[in-house]
Formats: sequence, C-alpha cells, structure tokens
Amino acid sequence: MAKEQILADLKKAIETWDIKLVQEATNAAINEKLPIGEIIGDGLGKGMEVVGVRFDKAEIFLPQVVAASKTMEAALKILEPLMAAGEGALKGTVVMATVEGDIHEIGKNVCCAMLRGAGFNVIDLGCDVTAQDFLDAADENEAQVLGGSALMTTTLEAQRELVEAVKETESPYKCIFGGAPCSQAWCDEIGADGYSETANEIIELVGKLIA
Ligand code: B12
Repeated sequence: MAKEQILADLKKAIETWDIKLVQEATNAAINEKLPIGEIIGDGLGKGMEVVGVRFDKAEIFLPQVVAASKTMEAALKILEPLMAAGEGALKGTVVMATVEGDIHEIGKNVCCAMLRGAGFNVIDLGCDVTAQDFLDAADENEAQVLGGSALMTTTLEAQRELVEAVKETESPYKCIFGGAPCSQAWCDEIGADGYSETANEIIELVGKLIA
C-alpha cells in the first residue's frame, strides 16, 4: 500500500475513532517499514489535531474525544514493542508525566513513544503527577531530564512548581515542558531548560540536553 494512503488512513482512523481501521493501518505502516516518527507525527498525530480543533469548535463532544483517545492508544499499543526494541544502547533517561491536576495524557504518550523510538529510556509516570513524584522517580532511575506536560492554563503553574522543586533540592535534572497552552515564552519565564511544540522536536531537544 502507498505511504500516502497509509498515513491518510491513520489520520482518518483517529478522526472517526475507528479502532479496526487504526489497527489495520498501523500494521500496514509497520509492514511498509514507515519510520515510527512518521506514523505518529504525520498520521495519528494529525488525526488528533483535527479532533482537538473540532472539539474546540463544539462540533464534537467529550465522549467522541475519549473514543479518539482510545483509538490512539490502540495504535500506540501495536507500536510499543517496536519502540521498546530500541536501536542499540539507550541514550539517556527521561522521566515523563502530565503535571499535577491534569489528566490529559495523549500528547505526553506520543512524546514518550517518540523518545523510546529514538532510543531513550523513558520512565512514564502517567498523569496528575506531583513534583515530588517526578523527583523521586528521577533519583531512582538516575534520569537526566524531566518532561512535564500540561494541557490546561490552570495546570501550567505546576510546571513552574517542578522547576522550583528542582532548584530547591539542588537536583541535577533539566526540565522540559510542552502541551497546548505552554510556550517558549512561558518556559523562559519559569526558567525551564527547554520547550518543544511537537513530539517530533522533542527528540532533538532531549538529545541536546543529554549530550
Ligand atoms: C483529548 C482531550 C481530553 C481528553 C483527554 C484524554 C486523555 N487520555 O488524555 C478528556 C476527554 C479526558 C479531557 C478531559 C478534560 N478536558 Co480536555 N481536551 C482534550 C483535547 C480535545 C485534545 C488534547 C489532545 O490530546 N491533543 C492531541 C495531542 C497529541 O496534542 P498535545 O497534547 O498538545 O501534545 C503535543 C504537544 O503539545 C507536545 N507535548 C505535549 N506534552 C508535552 C510534554 C513535553 C515535555 C514536551 C516537550 C512536549 C509536549 O507534543 C505533543 C505531540 O505533538 C483538548 C483541546 C486541544 N485543542 O488541545 C482539550 C482541552 C485541553 N481540555 C480542556 C478541558 C477544560 C478539559 C476538562 C476540564 C473538561 C471537563 N469539563 O471535565 C477535563 C480535564 C480534567 C483534568 N483535571 O485534567 C480544555 C482546557 C482549557 C484550558 N485552556 O485550560 C481544552 C483546551 C479544550 C477547550 N478548548 O476547552 N480532555
């Protein structure tokens, strides 16, 4: 099957929360040896963008968004074993989570998948995670980078709290942030070490911080 068709099917499957189609298209993408970055960034992720826009315009509602999220998870489940296989030695350890008070985790999951695909060891703490839990996991796993996702303006503040917790404990970790309301300007204001708008950019960002 042509690459363009597979990417279009991946996008459509998320937009129409079609689990059967997403499984078929993901398997087709693997058979055609499409890079995981493209499968997620140019296929599945594009579909999720459309879902976000339609939700913002009130063309669809929470149940449909949940259904699209579950479709995304079904695809990531198929891709996970490939990403776990890695490409040789792990390049470093990143603790990823959605910050305290926030349960949005699709974008964070996409970032985790991309980082694993690029050969980083990713400790995924899930969502609604406190600064202390970030630090404990980083200590335990000898991580270099902490990545915090926030999808609501109300939970952006938890990103600042994480930076402050790292400073207060004089921990050696670099903090990077993302999520729709987050920006480079916000990251500069709170003294973060990095920001990336998309999961594609996160690989380069983490690579630079760990090098
Ligand atoms: C899906 C979704 C949900 C799902 C989440 C399912 C799940 N398992 O994650 C459900 C239905 C559960 C949900 C719930 C709620 N939601 Co909601 N949700 C969305 C929606 C439509 C899409 C978010 C998404 O998944 N986008 C797709 C992913 C791929 O993109 P992304 O998250 O931005 O991630 C990319 C980048 O940002 C970046 N990135 C992300 N994280 C990180 C981290 C790092 C370290 C880096 C470097 C980069 C990075 O890379 C990712 C991939 O490219 C957004 C609308 C929107 N436009 O964002 C609203 C939205 C975020 N939700 C919103 C709200 C209000 C809620 C609720 C409070 C609703 C309610 N009344 O109950 C609850 C939240 C409760 C809580 N305490 O968290 C608001 C937030 C408003 C605000 N500005 O504060 C939004 C903006 C919708 C709106 N316009 O009102 N939601």
